[in-house]
This record gives sequence, C-alpha cells and structure tokens, in this order.
Amino acid sequence: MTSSPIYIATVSAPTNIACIKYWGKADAHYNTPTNDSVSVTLDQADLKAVTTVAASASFTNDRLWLNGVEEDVSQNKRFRACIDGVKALAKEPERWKDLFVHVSSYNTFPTAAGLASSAAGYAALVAALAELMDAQEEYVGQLSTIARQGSGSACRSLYGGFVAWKQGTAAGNKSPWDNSMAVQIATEQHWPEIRALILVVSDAKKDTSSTAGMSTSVATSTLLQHRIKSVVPERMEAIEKAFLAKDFEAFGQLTMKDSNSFHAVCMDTYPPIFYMNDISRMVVRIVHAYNAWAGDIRAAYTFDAGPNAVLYTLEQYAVEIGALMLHYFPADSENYINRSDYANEVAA
Ligand code: 2P0
Repeated sequence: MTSSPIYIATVSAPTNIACIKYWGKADAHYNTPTNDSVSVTLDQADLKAVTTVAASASFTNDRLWLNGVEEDVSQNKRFRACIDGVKALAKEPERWKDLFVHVSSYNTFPTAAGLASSAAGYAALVAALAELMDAQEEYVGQLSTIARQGSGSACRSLYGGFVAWKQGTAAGNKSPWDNSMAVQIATEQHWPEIRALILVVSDAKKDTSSTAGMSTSVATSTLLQHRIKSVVPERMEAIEKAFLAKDFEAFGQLTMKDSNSFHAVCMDTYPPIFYMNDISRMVVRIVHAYNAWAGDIRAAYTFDAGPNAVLYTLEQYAVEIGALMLHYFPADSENYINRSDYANEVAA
C-alpha cells in the first residue's frame, strides 16, 4: 500500500494594534470596513500566532486545532474563504485544489481578550497557506484581501511597521472590494525606537465579539456616522504624517483621541458596549498625569475591544513607564478595583 505524502508549512504572524480604529462593516459579506484604519505591527518576540498547515490526499476534510483544541469549521465561512482564496492563487492550482488541509495554530497571548488574536491568527493562516502552495499575488496586497475575509484587522498583520487598511470600494478594481487591502506606510526599520507596552488587565474572553458589536454600532450609533465622515479621514492623514516624521507627540495624541472616539461610539451604541473597565480608566488617568508631569507626550494608551491597555512610547521612556505601571499595579495585588485612590493620587 502506498501512502499519500503530507505537505507542511509553518509560519508565524504577529498581532497589530490599531492607532486609528476599524469599527463598523460596510459590507458584511466581503468583510469590508466603514472607514480606513492604521496600526503598528508588533515584532514577533511575544504576541504572535504560530500556524502549521498540512495538505494531503489522505485527508478527508478540512480541520482546525486552536491552541490544541479542535474547532468545528464545517460551517466557518471565514476559514473557508481563506483556504479557497489562497488555493485560487497557488502557482499550480491543479495540484492543491482537491486536497484538504489540516491547520494547527496557537497564540502566545490571551485569545479573544481584545489583543487582536484573530488578526495574528488569520494572517498566519493565510501566510502559511501561501507558503505551502507557493501563492502568486496578481497585484501587491492581494493576499491581504484574503486575510481580511478571515478577520478584518488580519490584513494589517501581513506587513510589518506602520500599516493602513484602505477601505476600498464596492466596485473594486476588477471585482467587488478587491482594493480593500493593507498598504504598508512605513517599514519596521523606519522608527525602531517605538515601543508597545501591553498591560493585561484581564485575560477573560470578551462578552461582546467585535463582529456583533460593530453590527449593533452601525445599526444604532449616530456618533459612528460622524466618526466615519468627519473624524477618521483627517486623522488618517495626520497620523501617517506624524509617523513618517517620527513625531511622537502628534502620533500619541492622535492615537489616544482615536481610542477615546472608538470607545465613545461603543457607549453611543444601543444597548451600550463596555470594553474598558475601571482599571482601564485608571490607566488613562495615570498616562495623562504622567504626560502632564513630563510636560510632553511620552506615553499614549490605546484600547481595543477589551479592557487591556497598550501603551505606545519610545525606547528611552519604556522602563520608566513600566516601573510607573508596576508601582500602581504591583504584580502581587489581587483587587485593583478597590484601589482607584491610586488614580486620584496620581492625578492630584
Ligand atoms: C482594530 N478592532 O482596528 C479594531 C479596534 C477592535 C477595535 O479590528 O469582524 O476582529 O473579524 O473583521 O478584525 C477587531 O475586529 O473583526 C478590530 P472582524 P476584527 O484593530
């Protein structure tokens, strides 16, 4: 008896943390956004997804294991879109088209706690399939349009540095939304001094998924419409300029304002969505107090769809800010919720 060969590729992809946030879908079927967004891709040291894909004629269906536990993907359209999308770009499509794939992926950080685990996960899935099947892009950014169908923010994790996700257009260039893709604004070498400090406030799974939250926001929030039309376009332009000029003050201010704008939209959603908690708000107050003390913007917070904080800063302040956070949130303390006096103290 001859056994079928198993073809394997392993790729890791980092997470990204948005400075100007994606919140709202223009077209749920194509998974396209109501506005442009832009993020910093973290380096691969800590927060990443590591994904192995295997394909073989001996497999009888597509399967996925996440952190060692098998997920039922038989009805998962996002997973399907990524596999079919990459297969269509394979250098030798005939070789892969009838093979099933087995995917094993693990995250080095809390899953679904607002640390963009789906971004790293779907970026790694698409990159691993592309590696396995030697996918050939017909235009630069095409693979990111496939990752986008897995999870919107995943498209930005296919590039390092500072990466925008351009909304694109319903008509697209050749097919609907084929221009809703990631564009690298600056490489990871451009601003090597920039640092991201991750404050894990909670590693619990969030109770409102991004997809569900966005859908309710689009349906109910008038503030979201204002944000899309009048806030984001100017901010995108300004933050790209700030990043390219390595102007941390402007970059930091825009990042904090946009995080606040996104969470204001969550509050304006009906019923409201609360991703930040009391600890998150203490972090906001501490950062503002610290910047006021420094007379400069040295740290900028941003919060995604969860309570965890990401603080952007520069290398020269990273240790100081880490120490400041450990002072207010010592590692052995159990209940910070009762310690809001700390934030009052620092703000005084
Ligand atoms: C972002 N977030 O730009 C924003 C900021 C959360 C807040 O992208 O439905 O997991 O899979 O396209 O990409 C989270 O949304 O949503 C997200 P789907 P995704 O990073």
